[in-house]
Amino acid sequence: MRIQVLTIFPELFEPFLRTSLVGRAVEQGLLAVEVHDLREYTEDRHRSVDDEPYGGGGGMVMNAPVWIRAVRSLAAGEPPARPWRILLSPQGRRLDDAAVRQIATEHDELVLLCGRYEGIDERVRELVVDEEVSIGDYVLSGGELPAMVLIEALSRQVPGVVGLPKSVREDSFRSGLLDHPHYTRPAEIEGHAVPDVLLSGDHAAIERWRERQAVRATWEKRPDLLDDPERLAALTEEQRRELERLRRP
Ligand code: 4FV
Repeated sequence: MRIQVLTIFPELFEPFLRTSLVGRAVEQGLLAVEVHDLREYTEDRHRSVDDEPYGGGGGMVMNAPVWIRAVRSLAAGEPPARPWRILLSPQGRRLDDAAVRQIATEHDELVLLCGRYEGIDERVRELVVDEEVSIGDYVLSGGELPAMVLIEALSRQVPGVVGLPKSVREDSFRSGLLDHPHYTRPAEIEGHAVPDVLLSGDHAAIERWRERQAVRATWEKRPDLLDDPERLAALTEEQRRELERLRRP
């Protein structure tokens, strides 16, 4: 997968792109990420990218011409022959596991637009944006962190990036449920012991325990996830029995 980023703060991405999983993926050539400074596409000597909002009101708005020039220089032509252009913004579709998998399977080239200030001139959306993605219903000061969230989530979908493919397969949400609890040494902390089954060596029993715990965690922390018939249909026999137990008054 190749991802190009447009931002006025390219330096924000440096540590992220050389650290941990994403850093290794870039190093191993499994993922290509190029960060471009939007100001490179300005034409005035002040390299300005924002201006007063028409209609007044506080804050500044990012100019359309510089964005249009920049995006068209990185992603010219028509889809699918050109990279897919994503604007990170609170107006976008909510990013979740299904959205990450859809973007990862349908596109191998992306251009991510990271806004700043109050927002970007609406004509940018109309002329050079294919879709908007939001990481959550809150307002940040810039699209850079949302872009990093998207890059990290997408990188885990690239074969070979996550060491144990099974861990991607068993990631939370992949099975549609929250993850089961995890434990490691020491076996006891302030009276809190590791569940015996995990010390039993009985892998079938451990697997059943983990299945039940995933349902229990979802029931307790995200019961909304269990309203989805698709998710319910994907439950194992063990999980269905556990859910009945939990639902029994
Ligand atoms: C955001 C979000 C977000 C809005 C104005 C950048 C900021 C500023 N992006 N998910 N939530 N963006 O808050 O994606 O320009």
